[in-house]
Amino acid sequence: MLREDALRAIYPELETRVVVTIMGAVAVELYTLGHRHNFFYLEHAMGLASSMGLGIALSLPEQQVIVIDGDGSLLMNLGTLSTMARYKPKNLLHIVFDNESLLSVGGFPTATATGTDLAGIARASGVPHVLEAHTPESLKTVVVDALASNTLTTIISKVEAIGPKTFHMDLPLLENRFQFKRKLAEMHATGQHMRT
Ligand SMILES: Cc1ncc(C[n+]2csc(CCOP(=O)(O)OP(=O)(O)O)c2C)c(N)n1
Repeated sequence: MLREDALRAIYPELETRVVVTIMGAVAVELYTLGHRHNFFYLEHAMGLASSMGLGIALSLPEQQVIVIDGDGSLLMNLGTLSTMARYKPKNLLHIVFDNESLLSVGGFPTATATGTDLAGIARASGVPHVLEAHTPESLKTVVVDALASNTLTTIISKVEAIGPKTFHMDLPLLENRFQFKRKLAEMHATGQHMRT
């Protein structure tokens, strides 16, 4: 499956929720589908989108938080799975697009290309709900189910190592950072509860 198609299939579940993505290809793909002030694309800090999402989920329990991660990024911060499992926020959904590659920096293979099983690692770390989905339709189904389940969930989704033609985003990190902070504050202040 193309990650672009996977994102398109789940976009309706993303657009009203708090979303934190890793940098690079997937950030551009989501931005191109339609930017929202409740989306934050974490540049530079590889591996830490899930840590940031965990912090937001714990501090804003009335919101549903979705992290969009990559295999290379997760492999760089595997301890995040243990930390998420330790706190088990019910309002956190962690989606990992596994293209077996560091696509955004040239496509070097990661350890998932040689047998590392991220779903197995997530389960062994104590994440209570670990699912796999490898078509846009099945991904949509498991995302909807995970959001309704009120249980910390990690979804591993294998995708092709194909990214966007250009990595340009007309949105500097700082602008995104201020938009996102204001949007979270507004959602909190006005009691916009995004949880199902
Ligand atoms: C600490 C650190 N090391 C390296 C990089 C450079 N870098 C940016 S994106 C990326 C690859 C990310 O791989 P993955 O999470 O699998 O996502 P993909 O690009 O395949 O979508 C790398 C190595 C970085 N930004 N920070």
